[in-house]
Amino acid sequence: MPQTHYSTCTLCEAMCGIEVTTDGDAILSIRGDKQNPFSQGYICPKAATLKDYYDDPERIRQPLKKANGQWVPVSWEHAIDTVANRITDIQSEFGLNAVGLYLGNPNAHNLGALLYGPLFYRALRTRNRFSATSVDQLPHHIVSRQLFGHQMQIPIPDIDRTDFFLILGGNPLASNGSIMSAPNIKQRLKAIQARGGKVVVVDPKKTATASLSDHHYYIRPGSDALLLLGLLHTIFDLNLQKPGKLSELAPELPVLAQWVDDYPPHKVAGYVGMTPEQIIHLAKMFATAKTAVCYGRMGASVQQFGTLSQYLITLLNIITGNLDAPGGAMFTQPAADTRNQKSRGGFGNHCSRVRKLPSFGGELPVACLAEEIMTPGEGQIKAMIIGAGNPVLSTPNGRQLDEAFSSLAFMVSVDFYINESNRHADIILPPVTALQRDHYDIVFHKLAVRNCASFSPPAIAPRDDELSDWQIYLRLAEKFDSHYGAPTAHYASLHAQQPRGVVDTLLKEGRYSESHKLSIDTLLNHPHGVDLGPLQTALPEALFTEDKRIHLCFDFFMADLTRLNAHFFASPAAKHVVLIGRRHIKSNNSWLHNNPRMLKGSNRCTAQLHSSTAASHNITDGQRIGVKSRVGNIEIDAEVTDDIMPNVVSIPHGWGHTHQEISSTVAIAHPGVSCNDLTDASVVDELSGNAVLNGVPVEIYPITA
Ligand SMILES: Nc1nc2c(c(=O)[nH]1)N[C@H]1C(S)=C(S)[C@@H](COP(=O)(O)OP(=O)(O)OC[C@H]3O[C@@H](n4cnc5c(=O)[nH]c(N)nc54)[C@H](O)[C@@H]3O)O[C@H]1N2
Ligand SMILES: Nc1nc2c(c(=O)[nH]1)N[C@H]1C(S)=C(S)[C@@H](COP(=O)(O)OP(=O)(O)OC[C@H]3O[C@@H](n4cnc5c(=O)[nH]c(N)nc54)[C@H](O)[C@@H]3O)O[C@H]1N2
Ligand code: SF4
Ligand SMILES: [Mo]
Repeated sequence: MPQTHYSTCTLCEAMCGIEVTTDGDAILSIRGDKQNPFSQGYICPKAATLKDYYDDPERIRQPLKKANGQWVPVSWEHAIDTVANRITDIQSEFGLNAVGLYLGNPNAHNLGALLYGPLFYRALRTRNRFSATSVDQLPHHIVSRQLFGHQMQIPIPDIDRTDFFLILGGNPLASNGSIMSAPNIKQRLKAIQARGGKVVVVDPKKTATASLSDHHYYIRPGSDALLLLGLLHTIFDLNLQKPGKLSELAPELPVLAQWVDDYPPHKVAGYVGMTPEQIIHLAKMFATAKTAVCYGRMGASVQQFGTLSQYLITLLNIITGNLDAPGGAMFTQPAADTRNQKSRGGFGNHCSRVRKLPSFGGELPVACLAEEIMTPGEGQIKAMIIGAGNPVLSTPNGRQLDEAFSSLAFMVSVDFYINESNRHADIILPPVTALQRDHYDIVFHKLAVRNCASFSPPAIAPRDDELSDWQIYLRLAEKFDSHYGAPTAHYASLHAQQPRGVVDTLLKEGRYSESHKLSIDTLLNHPHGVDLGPLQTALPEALFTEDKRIHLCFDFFMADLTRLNAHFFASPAAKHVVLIGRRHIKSNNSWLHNNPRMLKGSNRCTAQLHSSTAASHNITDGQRIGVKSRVGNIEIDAEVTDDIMPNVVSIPHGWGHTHQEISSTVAIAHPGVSCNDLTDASVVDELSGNAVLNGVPVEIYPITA
């Protein structure tokens, strides 16, 4: 008998509600859930892949162990024991930090991994912990930690009420929005325009989002911080600042005028690639709009001055009175709130061994992972654990990391595919897929443009011999704790409680326990989810700082102006070719390239470049070209377009499925090339240690047959 289940798509941050029909252990269909109050039936083409990768015969369903270069299926017990023994042996020989851990992006969408993962990595007792955060949103965390006292107190654009939405380096029409969970973003952007507001995009590419916008400004990659300084300068120059109540909450605010005094539009314009008039016009539009919000994502964050950019974006929202105001950048009111004083995020509590890059929230920047494996000495990483990630394709200088991985004494991976990274593994522990586990969005409800809550049980019950990520982590953690003589009595109750038990407690202790009587049971009775209303003004209560003030930390952030000045003003505006990234609606980082439905149409792994840049390099549309950086070179097809700035080349990431050992024959047949063979792990955004994946200097040349 077919059954209908309501659930949430976990592939990206939009949290679209889905209607899943099943029959026994077969998924029959996946559609948008029209009754979901947040997404109202919207889904993108990727939702269907939840069924495809559940069905995929190439997905790993049983633990695998490498023996003489061949993968052989083994029992869970044998696999878990082997991992625990090998890891603790390596730790006893080389020290606790000889084990490295990398956690990839899908963990953020995985309830169990989020709630029980921390137990695992504490039990692992290593300082060498890495994640996709440092190729992504690390700047947002640091800015929120410093200013608002908590890494996860990130202001979210209130796009459903704003009159002016300024997007720097984000393409939500492809990505469906990031650090801004907002299903059917296109509709929401059009609604801004329909109510007389404006959408403005600053991007080196005329993206789909830029095409929909009212104004699109091209920007030279990596120069957002300069543009923001120019905008702030103009606002003071024209006396347009109106921080309102925020001046009381941030008493240092008046000093800002001095910090930005040196950045008049005519001085920064040439480096940014805009005219002084455009900068002044943009500043005026932003500051005089009834409500406005500036939002910056990958392009503004994952570049050489990404942390400074995120900081200046926040200051721009503050100085115009648009922080904590409807239509501005607002704090969210999540129903299950895991934030507390302990999880605020410590900056620089320890440093990486070789390059001395600072930790944040207990993690080291992944840009230094390869050197931590390859540099001999005490604390050298000898074994790696990778959970739901593919750093060979997703982190800078992937080729170097690939080489580093091949030198490891031991690697284990928690994943249901063999990818470019875990092909080096000795053991692979495959968890169940998304529709086979409980789901509550612990992270993305905190980052959503509207307060809401939904919980879904598995649409397909896992078999007895199938484990969720959290069960794998918990079993391993217990083994480690037992080995190190730590108490293990609590593990039985953790297994019994399950992640849903933790969520239940959080909901019952949360802010809607009275008003909406929220609990797992309530949410089970509301399978489409519960709407909890628009974002609310929340200051000063939302601050995690002891004095309930916003700490502008000028000395910390503005120290980076020295580096910025030296980078830009030492020479005339640079004209060399630089690499940027791009996303496509039918791609998802390094995976889903094994899905024929998602691969339909022409090759997407191309190097887009402007016709004038193509002409000056003797390149024609469709031609094979070489792209070369300090660290590597790739060959790729050129796609000549006028929708990109001259001297910029745009290449998507996550491709480069060139190794025959990966599990997907479909991906092998559509390999593409990895742009992270060009990005440079030795260059980081120095304020945070975040990787620099946009604005990477490259040379391009035609390949003549
Ligand atoms: N040049 C460039 N590089 C980039 C970016 C860019 O814009 N440009 N973007 C960066 C960003 S923002 C990110 S987040 C990273 C992402 O990079 P990573 O997090 O390193 O990689 P993903 O491709 O997300 O990893 C997907 C892997 O997780 C597995 N997986 C999927 N779901 C699950 C699950 O539920 N459990 C388990 N155990 N495994 C699962 C898949 O099978 C696949 O092998 O890439 C970064 N790299
Ligand atoms: N379909 C799909 N959706 C996804 C993902 C995916 O891989 N595929 N990945 C998910 C993940 S992990 C994340 S983090 C989000 C990311 O979400 P977004 O940040 O919206 O993602 P991108 O599409 O990479 O947009 C980055 C934009 O920055 C521009 N850019 C590059 N350099 C600069 C610069 O120096 N300055 C400025 N102003 N702009 C610049 C690029 O041209 C690009 O348009 O998407 C998520 N959603
Ligand atoms: S937009 Fe994101 S959450 Fe919504 S269906 Fe697509 S992948 Fe899933
Ligand atoms: Mo990401």
